[in-house]
Amino acid sequence: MGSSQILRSTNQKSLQNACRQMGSILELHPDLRKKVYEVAEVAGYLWQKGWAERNGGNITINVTDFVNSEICHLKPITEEKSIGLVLPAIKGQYFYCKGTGKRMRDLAKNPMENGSIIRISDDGAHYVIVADYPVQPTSELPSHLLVHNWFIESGSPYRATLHTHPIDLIAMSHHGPFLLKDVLTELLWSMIPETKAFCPKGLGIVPYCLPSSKELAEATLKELEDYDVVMWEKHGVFAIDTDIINAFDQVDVLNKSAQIYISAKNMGFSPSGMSKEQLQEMTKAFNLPK
Ligand code: 2HA
Ligand code: ZN
Repeated sequence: MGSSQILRSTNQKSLQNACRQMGSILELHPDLRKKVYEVAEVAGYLWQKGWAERNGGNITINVTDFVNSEICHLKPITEEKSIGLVLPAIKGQYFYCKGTGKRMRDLAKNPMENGSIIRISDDGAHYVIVADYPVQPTSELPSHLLVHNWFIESGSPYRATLHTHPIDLIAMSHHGPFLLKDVLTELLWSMIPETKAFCPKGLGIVPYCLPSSKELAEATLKELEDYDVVMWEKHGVFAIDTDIINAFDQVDVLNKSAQIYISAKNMGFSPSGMSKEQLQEMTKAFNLPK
């Protein structure tokens, strides 16, 4: 290495250290920054929609594809903590997670003060925070990571998990008959053609379970084998997709249908819904799964 190269490399290193001290890891990693700011964008929508009261909801995205060797060499800024599960498929992988107790409306403005980047240890059972601040990840971390482990294990291209509290969908989950298999899916699809087009697997149902419980995580994982969006009865939804914008869009189209249904009911009638023939025509025209 010539002296100018050494100087350049030293300058680069001291620049990185300086940025880390005074600013964010995102400043030197534009691709990672773009992914984290997608989460901030969605967090803003969740707040504006009234789906994220106080610290409600959580988001985790797998950012391993945007991590370079420099990030791999970052020293942890916290002690190793147990995940509470062993998840071998995600060992050594990186995630951006909303912080526990943090508000979506704050995350929308300052994603790195209300969330952090974690690295999963080589045993698949622990994690450390690597940037920017020691913001402890969401209380739902085990359930989010269980789902991410399944994405990698099964070769899925999905990299985002979203939990939120959409008012109209939750209201509908308070009515027992709607919780029977695919009753809500059929009803919501029939409210407007776009819902089946953009949420082609429909809405799975998980009967009420204690928030953050192992039972809830396991029931969710099972339901996600057939659906991209799962209703947690009387609590909220859990959605998955390739990225956080697409996960949000699937919940958004379902909730739009729920709003149309409720608006019609408020006008005093039950909406007739698209006919079976109209839905079949749509399914064929857009090559959707049956
Ligand atoms: O983390 O919404 O269900 C806040 C929640 C937990
Ligand atoms: Zn919740």
